[in-house]
Amino acid sequence: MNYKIVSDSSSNLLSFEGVNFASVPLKIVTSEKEYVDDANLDTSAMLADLATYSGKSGTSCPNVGEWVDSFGDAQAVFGIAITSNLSGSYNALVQAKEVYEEQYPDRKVCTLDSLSTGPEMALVVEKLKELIDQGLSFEEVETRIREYMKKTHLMFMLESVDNLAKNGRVSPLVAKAVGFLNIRIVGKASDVGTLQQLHKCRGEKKGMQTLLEEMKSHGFQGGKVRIAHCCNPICAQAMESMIRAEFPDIESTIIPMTGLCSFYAENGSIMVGFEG
Ligand code: X90
Repeated sequence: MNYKIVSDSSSNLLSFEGVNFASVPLKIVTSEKEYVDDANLDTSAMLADLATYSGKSGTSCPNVGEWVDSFGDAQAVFGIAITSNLSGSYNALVQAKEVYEEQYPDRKVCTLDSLSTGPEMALVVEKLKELIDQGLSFEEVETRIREYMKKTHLMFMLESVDNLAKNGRVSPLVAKAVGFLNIRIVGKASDVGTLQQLHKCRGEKKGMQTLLEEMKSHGFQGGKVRIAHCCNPICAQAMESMIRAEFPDIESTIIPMTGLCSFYAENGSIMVGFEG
């Protein structure tokens, strides 16, 4: 069977080695310009543009046709999207499955609502590749990946929630909590795929320590860790070292955020995907 994995660009994975993979871009939109979150996007340049732009900015998710196109001619597709609670991406993916399976009755698509984003999605994509490589049937891969997704988590540390608030993706209560000098929000993707604030911390170091404490209370005992950052590799490395100091056997990578996550998580932020 010819397998393909497709993810929307909120996973920050522009490509993925060793498996047939496609990233389906979301877009960042202002009244002047549209930034497509693909390999051609210069994320730092986009952020610099936006920092001097005072008009409205927002985002748009892939449409049904874009998802269908990403399937190519694969017989078996695993599609994963950013949480359906914050974006229409998953809904479009589900409709794309219907279109594709109706057009090609011998092909099938498994649709996964990540209820999360970023590095947690990256973990799922990696696990999908592993399961496919094991030669499992489509149905078996689907069962196993849904099991796996129950034990992965996403935590984050943000300096600003301006863009999330302006686009109605975070409650006004959370929005009010930040904006003060040096305050970081530490939170998680909730069980229903919303942004849940857990702590307000003073300073980056305190934020990282709190994030690690939260990882542990969510069952982290070592294993795989994926750290995404927005223009803050130093913080990502410091976070990694802090985790490794307590769990020397972690298998960890650092991933720069691409357009969509950078727009919402904003400068300085990190997101950590891990196995619980
Ligand atoms: O459809 C669209 O236009 C995309 C909307 C996406 C809105 C949310 C993006 C969140 C990006 C921010 C920190 C982590 C939040 C985790 C919540 C599950 C990253």
